[in-house]
Amino acid sequence: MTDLLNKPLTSEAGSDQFAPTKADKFTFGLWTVGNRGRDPFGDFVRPVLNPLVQVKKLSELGAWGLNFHDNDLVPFNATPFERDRIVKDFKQALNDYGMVVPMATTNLFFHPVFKDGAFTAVDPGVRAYALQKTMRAIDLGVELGAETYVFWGGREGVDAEASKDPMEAVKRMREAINFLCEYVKDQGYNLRFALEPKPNEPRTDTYLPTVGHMLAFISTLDNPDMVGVNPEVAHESMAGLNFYQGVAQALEVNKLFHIDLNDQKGPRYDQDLRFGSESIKNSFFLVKLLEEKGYTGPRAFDAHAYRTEDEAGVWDFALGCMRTYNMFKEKAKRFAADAEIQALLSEINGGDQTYGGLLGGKYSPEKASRLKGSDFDVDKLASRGYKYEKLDQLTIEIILGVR
Ligand code: GLT
Ligand code: MN
Ligand code: MN
Repeated sequence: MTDLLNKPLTSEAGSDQFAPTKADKFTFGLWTVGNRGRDPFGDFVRPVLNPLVQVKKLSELGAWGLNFHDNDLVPFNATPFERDRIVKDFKQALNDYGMVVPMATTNLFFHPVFKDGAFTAVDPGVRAYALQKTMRAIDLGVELGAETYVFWGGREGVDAEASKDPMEAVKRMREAINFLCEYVKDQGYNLRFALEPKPNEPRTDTYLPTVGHMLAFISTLDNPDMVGVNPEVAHESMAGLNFYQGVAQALEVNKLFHIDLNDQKGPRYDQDLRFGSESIKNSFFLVKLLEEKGYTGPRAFDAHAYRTEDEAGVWDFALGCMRTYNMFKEKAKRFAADAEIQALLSEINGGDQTYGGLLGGKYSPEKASRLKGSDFDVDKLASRGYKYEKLDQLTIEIILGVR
């Protein structure tokens, strides 16, 4: 191990203003930089990357922490003795390199036992086993310091529509999350759950497919305060949705507990591309939102390097995610400081926002009758030019670096 850890860094974090630092709260899943490039059409292209090496290299690049599934760290069939040794070494590495584990999760999708799902599988034996595996994985995550626990549906879905009652599936999911919330309370853990939607893949349809579905589901739980969302750029984009808007809706109800940053070219399979590598404008608005609207959680990258890359390329990828985030952060500051843009925004959003007391605040019968009796100059309202072309062009000029 010492030899492995002494291997020199293949990429330089750089010393310019975009170089990531621990204060930026960047994290990566062990499964992200550890991704070996296997896809449905081709085998592994990279060797296993030891988790201890990941801790060291990510720390040197400026990352703050690491996330993991139980089996990213402890192999599926490990004995209790092996588990304890692995955990001890990992803790030591975290300590040595000043890295934290803010989030952990369970692998409920890789082993064939989960081929029909986990909490929503038709087989009660599989559902019970999924609960056991999750409780053990929660114990492991908490032992390593996790304060957020992610549930990505994985194979919670359906291929043969007739095989499952979709209402029963939602009930089963609710029962499982309720049970696990009670388990966390029972253990006295300081842990919140973050549910991660995805519309499809690996199943043809996944239950609770979007941020909107998840938010509605959370409000039906026994402990809704303990549960929020973990939206992922690629997943909402696969559903053809605007990620930025979904995240804003979650933030507005204080449900953005975690976020998976990556990128995606259009509504296709899950591409998990380097953050900001494709949707430049959406990524800009996303970073602007997170930075300006009080999101304090980890900036987690759930992406992986192109299949063409060797280990050096993996570190180029990881550094790229972080630097690009910081570049957008800088652009957001420029946008906020741009006098012309701010003047235009004030003009666009100007005027008496209460419309003489008719708008905002609570309903009253008096307000309703005043509104019903008001005269509106509809033609004047309709003739307004909104100057959005100008605003959007100025935004593009900020992003492209000419302002
Ligand atoms: C898997 C998935 C991700 C989830 C991870 C957490 S695992 O890689 O594609 O989106 O966030 O379970
Ligand atoms: Mn994800
Ligand atoms: Mn993904």
